[in-house]
Amino acid sequence: MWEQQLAEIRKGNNKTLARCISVIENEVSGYEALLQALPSSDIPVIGITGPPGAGKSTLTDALIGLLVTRGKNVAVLCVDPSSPFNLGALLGDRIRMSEWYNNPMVFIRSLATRGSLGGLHPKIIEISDLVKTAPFDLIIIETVGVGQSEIEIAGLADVTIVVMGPESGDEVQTMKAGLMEIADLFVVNKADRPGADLLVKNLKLMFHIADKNALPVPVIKTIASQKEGIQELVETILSLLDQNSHNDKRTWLLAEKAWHLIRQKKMNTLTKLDIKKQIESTGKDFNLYRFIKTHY
Ligand SMILES: Nc1nc2c(ncn2[C@@H]2O[C@H](COP(=O)(O)OP(=O)(O)O)[C@@H](O)[C@H]2O)c(=O)[nH]1
Ligand SMILES: [Mg+2]
Repeated sequence: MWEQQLAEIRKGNNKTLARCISVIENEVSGYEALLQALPSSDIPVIGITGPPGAGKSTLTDALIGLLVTRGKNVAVLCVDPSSPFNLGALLGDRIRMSEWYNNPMVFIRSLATRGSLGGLHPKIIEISDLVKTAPFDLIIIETVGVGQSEIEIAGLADVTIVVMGPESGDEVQTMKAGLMEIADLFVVNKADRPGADLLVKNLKLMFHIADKNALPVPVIKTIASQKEGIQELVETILSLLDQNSHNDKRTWLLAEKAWHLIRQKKMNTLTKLDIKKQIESTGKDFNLYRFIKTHY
């Protein structure tokens, strides 16, 4: 049923890709068959997360620029309600981005978070797998680092980049352990502002204290708005991707994605009302733990 569309997507037809993303996003009937028809793909996914205003979108913009001049095709999925990729952003940002909207080597799609602050789009795993069908060299997913989203992005991306600005200096002290754990690479953006060097120093120290034996997590300084440090960033991303091909990170990512989808599926079909009815049919002598063992 979906063979024709998938063939178009494989050829680089971005209009068909956009339409099929909507099919998945809206759970249009037949979307599960579309997912089951997806070929396997090893196009790398780069996750970019961090606090709002750290410069993730500006950095993404600079990354696209450098990659395109190197002849790479890039897809960007953006799950950030405040992003310039979305409507309602600053006019200047939108004009800057419009350059990419008309470039055939670049595909940008914003995904609404449906009211939730931060958090990944409920279909981000499926949508990124669909995008991996198209002939891109790299897929970038930008998510705002609020709540759980930064943890979940790590289960989706081959390389996870955490972006911070010098104003995040105090946050580093209290930074959630989760954020440190997921970072394959740290970017200290807005290096044109005071405090950047101190933040770099503190981050390096923190990683050293956390695990003296692990490979150090690279910390890179950028000025995204002036496209400074972008080349070093790209080189570091490529070398991290190369490392992954020598370890079992890819299989871990698949396991992580499977785990999320299985959990989502199970919980979708299970309601508290169903459980209540089952409890009622159990009768007087009710034991919660025997009940769970029998039914689940
Ligand atoms: N001074 C300075 N400002 C920057 C830099 N990078 C981004 N900005 C500005 O910071 C603001 C937030 O950037 P944005 O990319 O939207 O951040 P996001 O919320 O993390 O995606 C914008 O006004 C950018 O122009 C930088 O390296 N230096
Ligand atoms: Mg943004």
